[in-house]
Amino acid sequence: MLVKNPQFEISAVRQSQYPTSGLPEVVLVGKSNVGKSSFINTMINRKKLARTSSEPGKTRQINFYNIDEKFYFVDLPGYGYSKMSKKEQEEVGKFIDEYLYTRKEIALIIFLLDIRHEPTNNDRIMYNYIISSKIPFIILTNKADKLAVTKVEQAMLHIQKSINPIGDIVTLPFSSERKIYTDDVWKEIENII
Ligand SMILES: Nc1nc2c(ncn2[C@@H]2O[C@H](COP(=O)(O)OP(=O)(O)O)[C@@H](O)[C@H]2O)c(=O)[nH]1
Ligand SMILES: [Mg+2]
Repeated sequence: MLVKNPQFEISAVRQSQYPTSGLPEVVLVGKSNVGKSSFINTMINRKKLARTSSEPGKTRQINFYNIDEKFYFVDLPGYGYSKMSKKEQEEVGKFIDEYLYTRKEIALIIFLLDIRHEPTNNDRIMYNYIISSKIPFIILTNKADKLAVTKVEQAMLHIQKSINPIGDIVTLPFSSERKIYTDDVWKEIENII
């Protein structure tokens, strides 16, 4: 997809602030610092429309990016940021739940994992949650640029086996750093919206 006019629309801190246009939503889910905001910037070819941070856990809002009036990319707060207190983590958890449980517009969840690391306990909780929600989703193993090209496929399959042993969920490598594999992800998005 050729994105022409992506716009930041709103940072919502409560449900009443979610957009009301009814456009489908493609949601980025994953632990803090896995690359959710960078993913959005890469896909829309803008350096910093979505706010990225080397200091993870800073974004506590749900950010909606209107992509050419066709759909929204939705940047959820990351979970599992170790420097957050238990209470803060619970608050973020509730906030994520509230959106994922109630939002009818969600068309696709893009679940990001780090291609180099075994999924965490929180990743597994999120995976099970997504499965039970029945919302369509795909898995991206991100930061593929950190590995030699020849190792990417094997590492991706390892992560897939670990989190989705049946292997029925579309799993693709990704790298915001190198802007590779974007066409494959666009195909998945276009199939849904
Ligand atoms: N090498 C590499 N670094 C990445 C990639 N994606 C994100 N990062 C870096 O990881 C950090 C966190 O990224 P960010 O998009 O803010 O993560 P978020 O917390 O999930 O939104 C930043 O320093 C990014 O530059 C990637 O594909 N490759
Ligand atoms: Mg972010």
